[in-house]
Amino acid sequence: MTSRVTSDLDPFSPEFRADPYPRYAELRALGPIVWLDRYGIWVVSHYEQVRAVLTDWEIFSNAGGGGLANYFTTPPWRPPSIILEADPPLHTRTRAVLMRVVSAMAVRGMRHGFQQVADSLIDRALVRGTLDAIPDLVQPFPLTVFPDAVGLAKDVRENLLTYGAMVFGAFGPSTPWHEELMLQAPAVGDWILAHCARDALTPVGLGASIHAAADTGEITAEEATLLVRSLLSAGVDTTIDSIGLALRCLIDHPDQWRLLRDDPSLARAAFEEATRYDSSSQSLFRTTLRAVEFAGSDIGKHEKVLVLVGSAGRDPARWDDPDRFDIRRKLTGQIGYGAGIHGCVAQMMARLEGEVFFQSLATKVKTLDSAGPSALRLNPGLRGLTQLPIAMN
Ligand code: OW7
Repeated sequence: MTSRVTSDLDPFSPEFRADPYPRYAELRALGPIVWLDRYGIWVVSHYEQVRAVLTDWEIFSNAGGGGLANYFTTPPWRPPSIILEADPPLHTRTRAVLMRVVSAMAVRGMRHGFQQVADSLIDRALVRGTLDAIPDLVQPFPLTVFPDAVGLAKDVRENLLTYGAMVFGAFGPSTPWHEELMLQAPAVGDWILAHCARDALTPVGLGASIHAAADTGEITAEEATLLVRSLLSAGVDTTIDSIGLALRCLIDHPDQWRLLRDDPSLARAAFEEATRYDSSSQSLFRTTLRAVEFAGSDIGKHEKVLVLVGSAGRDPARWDDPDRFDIRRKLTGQIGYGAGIHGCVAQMMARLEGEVFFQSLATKVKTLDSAGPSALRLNPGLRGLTQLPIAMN
């Protein structure tokens, strides 16, 4: 006997997203899989089922789109991603290229450049003492080091944030905010593709390495351009938001900040814990390729499943005292980067950015305090802050 538990909770409402963790606990209490009446989709919120869905790519497909929109029934707003929104065998081929390009060895060579940018941003922030950390400290870091690593031209990088807002906004339900933003989609979409072409990129960089894979026939020239676009879509807002949220975690937990300040070698662990505790990626989507019985419910073919990785990171069945932010936690089984064949391909770059940023902060800063209320950006596809006033010296 299968059953269907339903809920009228709306994980994309501003109220839910403002404080999602108590709502996630409500969802988990309802059962391992729940039908959300409002959207006509399924949702999983326990660590076990989140991991099970993310690792079963033969049933839970990505070709139906990275968000709430179902590409099996609704045309995509942009040429779909050939890695995030693709299944094997296409995904296997494109993933292999990106995996190689952002390999451990490639990432190791980035540390020094990342360090210089982080040090100089933190030095400048220390001169000011009081500032809004999101626009003036956090945002410029990934917005500099990531497109630099890709080899993007230096001009108009602000466009990346407009593009990112479109990409992640399109993962959620349509809202007046997103519809207005999408008026710029044709122009910004053309801008990004033009800047991802081979001759628009620096001769050395992640972008150039992707295009080099077209010379051997592993991918086509058009596919190379789309894979560069994937890096620029997925690599900027995500790390801005995760570093911003991690900084807020440290401000909200002064004991943990003091631990880090007294031992800057904890920086990588602190960022890792923040990625569990308050990940910028809270939700992912899959679409079933066929009907399946899952965790006691019958899921139909081509149905959307919302996968709440943010909830999995707080599931007491998996974590000790999950609502405690503890940078000394021996953390294994991270879920904040997803899991399975679509797990974040450049997660080592994200970790390096976080480590370098927080190590520099811990080394240079003595006191770190809130100087006013933080504010969340209400983009449904990605959790992040728009403001975080801080005082430091
Ligand atoms: C892409 C969920 C993170 C992403 C996010 C946005 C865009 C893309 C991938 O992965 O275009 O491949």
